[in-house]
Amino acid sequence: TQALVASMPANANKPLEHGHDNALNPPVGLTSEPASPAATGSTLSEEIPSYKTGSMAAPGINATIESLDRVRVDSSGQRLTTNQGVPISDNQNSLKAGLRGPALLEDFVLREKLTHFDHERIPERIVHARGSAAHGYFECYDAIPQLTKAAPFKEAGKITPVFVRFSTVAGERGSKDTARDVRGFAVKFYTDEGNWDLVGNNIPVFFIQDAMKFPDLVHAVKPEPHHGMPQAGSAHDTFWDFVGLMPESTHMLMWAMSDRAIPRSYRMMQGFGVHTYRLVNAAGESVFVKFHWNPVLGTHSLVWDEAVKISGADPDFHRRDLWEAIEAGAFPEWELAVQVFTEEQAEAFSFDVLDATKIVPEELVPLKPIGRMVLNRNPDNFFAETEQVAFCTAHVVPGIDFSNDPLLAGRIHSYVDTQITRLGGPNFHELPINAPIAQVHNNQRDGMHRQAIHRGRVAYEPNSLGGGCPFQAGAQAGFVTFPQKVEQDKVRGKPEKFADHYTQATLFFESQTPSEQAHIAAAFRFELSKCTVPAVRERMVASLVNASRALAKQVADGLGMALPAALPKALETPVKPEVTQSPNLSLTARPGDGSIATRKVAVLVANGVDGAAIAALQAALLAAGAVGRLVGPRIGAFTTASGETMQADASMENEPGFLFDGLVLPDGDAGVAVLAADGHTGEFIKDQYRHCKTILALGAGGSLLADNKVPDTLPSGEADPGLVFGDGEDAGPAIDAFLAALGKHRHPERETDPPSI
Ligand code: HDE
Repeated sequence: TQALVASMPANANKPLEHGHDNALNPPVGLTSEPASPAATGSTLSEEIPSYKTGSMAAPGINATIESLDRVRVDSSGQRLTTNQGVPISDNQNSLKAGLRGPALLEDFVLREKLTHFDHERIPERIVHARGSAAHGYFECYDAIPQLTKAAPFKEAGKITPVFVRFSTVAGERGSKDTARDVRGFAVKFYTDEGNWDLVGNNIPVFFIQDAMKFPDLVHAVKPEPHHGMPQAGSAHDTFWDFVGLMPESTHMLMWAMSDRAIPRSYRMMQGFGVHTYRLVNAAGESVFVKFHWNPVLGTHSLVWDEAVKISGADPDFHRRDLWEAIEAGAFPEWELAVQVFTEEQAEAFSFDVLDATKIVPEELVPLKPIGRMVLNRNPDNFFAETEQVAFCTAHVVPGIDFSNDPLLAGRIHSYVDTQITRLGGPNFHELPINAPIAQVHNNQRDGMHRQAIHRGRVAYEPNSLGGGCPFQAGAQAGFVTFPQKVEQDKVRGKPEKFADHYTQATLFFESQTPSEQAHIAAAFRFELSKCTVPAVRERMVASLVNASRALAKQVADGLGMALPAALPKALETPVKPEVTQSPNLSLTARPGDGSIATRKVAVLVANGVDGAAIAALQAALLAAGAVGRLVGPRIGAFTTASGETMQADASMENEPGFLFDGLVLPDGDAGVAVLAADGHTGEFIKDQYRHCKTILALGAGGSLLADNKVPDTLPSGEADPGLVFGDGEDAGPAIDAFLAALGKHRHPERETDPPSI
């Protein structure tokens, strides 16, 4: 690859731009043939495998990929043209009256290029602006005709293509990935009976119960309108002012202040449909359903200090992680599970299933796995696919229907509406990424950017001139709304059980491990400490008293304030809950299979380190599917103690320690001395230790831990399971122990607040 890149001429045309060699007549040959290996019949993307991404990378099962071929453009070996297909002779110089004369209005090549550029940006999403997406497929485990006639669940093994976009909510399009925030988890199923969008989040509840409050919520969390701060963060007065006055948000706040809001990876978080939906079978019978996506890799999160640091060193942390995993063939996978219950069961629950601030505890209605989703292909083009994809909760297919959740009702309207502005008109469904695989036939016509060329004179129904086509599908094949009985007065208001704002907030907090609870308390402390108006802090803590007095006390202590009296409740005596402990609400409930596949390990290196153990370690990491990176004072070659040359992949400056899941300190006196003299080494070690990650110290490398005052036992006095020491000569057993400890992800037993180093 290096030789190939070196052989490419730097810029063969450059002298011509300066009037040398008769610039007024662009030379034939030099400019019309690509100055790259394509001229020799091969393309750069064929020569350099890493240039092949998205659909050009290894094939996988994906029907949408084929249907998108029609619009894919590959310019390898092609000449440059205008948008009208006119070949362009000179892409360097505008048309002028003389080399030093004025530019001419006639220059349609320049004007077309600039005009297009001037309009390259479209409005970003009002929420969920920052996101990353991938193609993949859903595979049904077993047919479930008793529950639903929806196309993806019709046969065992049936494959339905999907496009999935993950996102943060509050930040703008260019903001950081590791903000404390809810993550969007939006899945577009291209079913053979039309597109179904399951537009969910990584948290199963929401801040508000009624769509009427959504613009207020978003205005409160977005940067404050007078000065445009803060970016991608809820730690400011207007957010806490609003949620403190809206006690229905307390349950969601517990989740948002937990480590769920700082996932380690999109690949390691759950997804939830949030609302209660309906499944409808061929006989027209319906049950209520909640959708859950559970990641095969387990649920894992960052810690706050780490998330903050990552946002500086790599704002694209989650985007990069998803992209690299798919490029490497480590395809992320989730299991789709449903909680199914009847309307009669729902009536009896202590909470209202139409209230999106409530979960249905898994202990009350267990999960039924129904299929799996694999993401196996990166997009070819970020704008065309990830940016232009339009998810809409209104996109349902026969067999899937809505409940009367008032938050969902607003969403059914809002998503289609927002795309009309964002994507410039009502024909956004024709953009290739949004177009269904199922054929589209109706009498809708015209509008901005219409792509379809409809034949014939008939654009109405009923008609006889078009033979009655397209004709109604009828109740058997077509979408039929579930005929739920409705006979009520028109009112503005909420059902009684919606007024219980705290029972499930308590359930969530009480179901967390001590370390998770400590993180929630620290997050409330941090966020509220950023509020400048004391009354905003106090009201929020007063509300927390109703959810957990212990938590409220901890937060109050952390803010240097007395514990206020509890906020008056909307409902003094809520119905007794069925479940008061739900271990499944802890992130630790789904640790994954302990595999360390795709985990990143930094191996510190410098001239004079012991190379043999490093090679053994690299081999062991590779065998386990993990990524070992040699990180030195600088990138490039270094010499081991035995005189071999090895290459450092990264420098301690360009990939700081907190970007890695584990750390290895090598043996070799001379190398360890070089590392000890570099201030970055201490930062690496302190961050890894503070973030409760696994550290392996081989031989002389152990002294680096002592230099940085890393305690060799836990606060409890027991041995620290995340600190592994080994012999530099015979590193095998230590490497095994290191890999096993890495599989635990983190060692929270080590944590103290404030941090000990
Ligand atoms: Fe959204 N939401 N939302 N939301 N939402 C949007 O649609 C809205 C809600 C969610 O990757 C917008 O295309 C209203 C809950 C995701 O493209 C907008 C209400 C949940 C995404 C919109 C909600 C979500 C959005 C902005 C309350 C979890 C990103 C751009 C009534 C179940 C999808 C767009 C993607 C995006 C409206 C509440 C998830 C404005 C009115 C609850 C994952 O239409």
